[in-house]
Amino acid sequence: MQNSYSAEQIQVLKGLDAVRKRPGMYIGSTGPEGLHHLVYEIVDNSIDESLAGYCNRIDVVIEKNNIIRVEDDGRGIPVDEHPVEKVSALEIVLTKLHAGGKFDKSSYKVSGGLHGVGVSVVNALSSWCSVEVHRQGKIYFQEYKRGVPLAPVKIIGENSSSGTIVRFKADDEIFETTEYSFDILSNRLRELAFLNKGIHISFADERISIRREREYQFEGGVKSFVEYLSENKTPILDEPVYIEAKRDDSELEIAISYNEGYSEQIFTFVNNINTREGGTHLVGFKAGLTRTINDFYKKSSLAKKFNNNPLSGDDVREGITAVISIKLQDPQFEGQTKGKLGNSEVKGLVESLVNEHLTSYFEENPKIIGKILEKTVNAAKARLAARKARDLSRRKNFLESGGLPGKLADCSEKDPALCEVYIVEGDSAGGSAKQGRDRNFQAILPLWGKMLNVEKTRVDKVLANEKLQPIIATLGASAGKEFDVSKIRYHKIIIMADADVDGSHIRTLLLTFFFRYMPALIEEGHVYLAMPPLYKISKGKEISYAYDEADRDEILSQYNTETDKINIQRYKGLGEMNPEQLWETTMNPETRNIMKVKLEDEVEADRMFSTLMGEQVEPRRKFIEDNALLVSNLDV
Ligand code: 0RA
Repeated sequence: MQNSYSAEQIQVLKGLDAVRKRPGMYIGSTGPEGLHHLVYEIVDNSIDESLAGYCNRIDVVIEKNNIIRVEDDGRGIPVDEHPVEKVSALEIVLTKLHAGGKFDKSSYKVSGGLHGVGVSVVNALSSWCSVEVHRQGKIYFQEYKRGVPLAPVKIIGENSSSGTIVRFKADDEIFETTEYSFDILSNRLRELAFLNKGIHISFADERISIRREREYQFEGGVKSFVEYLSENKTPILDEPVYIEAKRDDSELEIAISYNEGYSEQIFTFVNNINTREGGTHLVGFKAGLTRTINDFYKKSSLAKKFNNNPLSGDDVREGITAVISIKLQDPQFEGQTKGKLGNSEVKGLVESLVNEHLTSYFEENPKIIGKILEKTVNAAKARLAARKARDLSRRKNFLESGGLPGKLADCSEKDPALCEVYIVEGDSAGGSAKQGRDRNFQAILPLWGKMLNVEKTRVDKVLANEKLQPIIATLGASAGKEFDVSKIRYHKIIIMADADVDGSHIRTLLLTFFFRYMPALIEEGHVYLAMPPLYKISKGKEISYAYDEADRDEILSQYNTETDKINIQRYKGLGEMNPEQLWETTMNPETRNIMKVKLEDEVEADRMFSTLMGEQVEPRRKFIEDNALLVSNLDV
């Protein structure tokens, strides 16, 4: 027994060594994303128990020292002795890579992406880990260091209920950081609660003396999710349309709300994984929605009045916020980031389920389809009117210029990877920037005219807007549906505006435009905010610049403020700097500060832009009050 135990340990070491040598292959990265992935991996196992019908609650805690505890009331990991290996099944699940076969319990195993790599991977990447299983009246326990058991599984008590408690500390020899983000974990746990109707998920952070807690449980499933996403939008229906359907081994859940705005937000999930690149379920949904709404439209009096013009997909999705969640036996994930569903049979499945369920729902609720048709026909009318206007203006533009706007001061370098463009508000700052820049690789686009809030404007008006058109032309990659990030003419797009309320407003409006019309630009990290200095501090010929108050105080502390004659100038705007100063403080890559705009969480970003820029006033007032400091230093 003793012998076979140590032989077992050697084998374990070999298996887990592979994980420790190439952690990226198992959890994607050793950065913050990989770290948080460890938590998801354990929680996914608990969710699987719930999908199998055995688990109702999951409690997640960040304990002191960034130890994670995940507790569930599922069946508990099996503990019986393995007939061949002669050790507890519990030890095998925790120490063997892909402990498949008998212990491969999940009915929704995910074949692509990074999910489902197993508890053993978390164990291997933890400097310490313990597991407690409540099962068959007893409590079983085992602990590990870097994946290796410290002792065989032992019984430490009795308990009539069942469940699993995993605790682990991510290994700081492996991870760049072992500090968890409360927001990242709580957003994902909230999402899981929306996607798994009825499950109760609690989350607590015990690292600081004031414990932070969240409780998530949504009886409405994805309907609650859509309500959450639409909180700051103005809905045109009293409640989201909701579909729940099962066919063969697949389960489909969809919720749709229509809002007074013009943008389209559809979030899709397969087996709880966000399919950011869409796929066959999304295609099926769109086809089903377009077909069903057109069927009702053709039978209505509206069609005749509108010369029987058909409604396009864009028309029927104007102002839509929807969540599609499908659970499949054997999902195939494709695409660059494995975020696209490939199963071809799913398109027809979703299309026909959507058609069937929406048809009977609309037949029972004629008022609802009435409101949707009204909204949709208006969208179609606007589309036709815009096309006429666009055809006219296209011809005009073509004759007038070669495509690039007249006010653009382009750079001489042609390789986009080396080029940057500064988008500058105001003619005087634009002038300084043109004189101060390095014209080899820096282009300057001054903006003029009134900045448009795209959140409140229909697509056609946005694309034709006199302030946004020069931006679209300058970047050279179109916008909206046709945006193609591979065509951009500059890899760094730098927004330069004053460090005051007006500047902050311009920044937010531009970011909203990029987020809605060129999302890949942000996703791929091409958008930056220039950080002009707030203060100029001079003593005789010696000049320093401070970018915030802390900076200023630090510089001042180096001087003897009693006797040195120091001059502090607070910049009110970019216009107060001469070209040399602007170059030195804000544009010279050697000395400037620029902030990359990141998109950490699409769901939260969508809510934020609707809050800041949408129709509703009250949520915006509250958001600004709650985030007064953050808003002036927006990092999406
Ligand atoms: C293997 C087999 C079974 C359940 C589990 C693993 C399991 C793993 C985790 C991790 C966290 N919580 C968990 N709960 C269950 C199936 C058990 C059976 O057939 O009785």
